[in-house]
Amino acid sequence: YNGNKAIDVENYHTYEEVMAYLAELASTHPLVTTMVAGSSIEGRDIVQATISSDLSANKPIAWFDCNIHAREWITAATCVWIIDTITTGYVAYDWKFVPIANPDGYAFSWTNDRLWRKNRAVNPGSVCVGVDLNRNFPVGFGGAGSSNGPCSETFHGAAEFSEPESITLKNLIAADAGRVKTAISMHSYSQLWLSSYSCSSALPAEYPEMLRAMRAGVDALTATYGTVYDYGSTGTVLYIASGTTTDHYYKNEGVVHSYTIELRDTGLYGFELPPRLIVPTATETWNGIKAFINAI
Ligand code: ING
Ligand code: ZN
Repeated sequence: YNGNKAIDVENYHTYEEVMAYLAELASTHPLVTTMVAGSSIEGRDIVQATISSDLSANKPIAWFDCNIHAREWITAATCVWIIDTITTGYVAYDWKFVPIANPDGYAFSWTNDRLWRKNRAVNPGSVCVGVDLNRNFPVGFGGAGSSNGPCSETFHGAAEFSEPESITLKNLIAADAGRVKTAISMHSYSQLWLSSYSCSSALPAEYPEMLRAMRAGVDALTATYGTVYDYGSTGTVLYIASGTTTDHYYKNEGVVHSYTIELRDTGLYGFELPPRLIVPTATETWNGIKAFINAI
């Protein structure tokens, strides 16, 4: 028995299984709706799930993209677990999730290469496949921490928004412009809560407020099981990365509370986090997000 869970959220699931779960939730649960927001290069649906107690109330939105990097399976698993949990309450916000933002890469990581990161774009003139979708956004496009080589894991693509998957996220955020109170990109691994900027070591004007909010989230996350997180701007805490979602949501869409959360662990299992750690990871992350939301 999985409570109200249509799939076993204690395990990882294929793209098809996650989509079936979202469809079932939408058809059985009054708070849940889904929409096909776009299509991947190989033609898979990019689905957004919304959990709202009253869509006409235009509540503030907490928005999440998950699994933009194929191998980071804990991110879709965590987003699915949070969706499932939110169906029991938390109605001050409308919650929106893209649980699998890179469907082709995710499917490929199940069938061919567990450690695949990019999408599955065919790059003209190269034998190498894939664009790093988290380098395909406009802020600092093509700059430090991204590569113009199609064989690189951080290949930024031929142009900003060259990929349908990044256009889909751009359109979703833009469609809710002004209502998105926070936009969070879920990644793994490293146990970090990160703000803009990622394209340089510069700090946003609102950085003190961002630090306060990140600290509230991290404190509650760590209080759950003692999992240690660091937090701060990406360029100062982690490394410089240009063309990212977080900088786009912050700088181009005006979402001050735009973050990347790097989930467990710190390298013991890395991207291949065992299924037994899904529920603990999701539980502590959700505690952190709730405290963070209460602080903003
Ligand atoms: N890390 C991110 C990456 O795209 C990152 C790091 C964090 C980039 C915040 C931008 C903003 O490289 C992983 N694990 O993908
Ligand atoms: Zn990532």
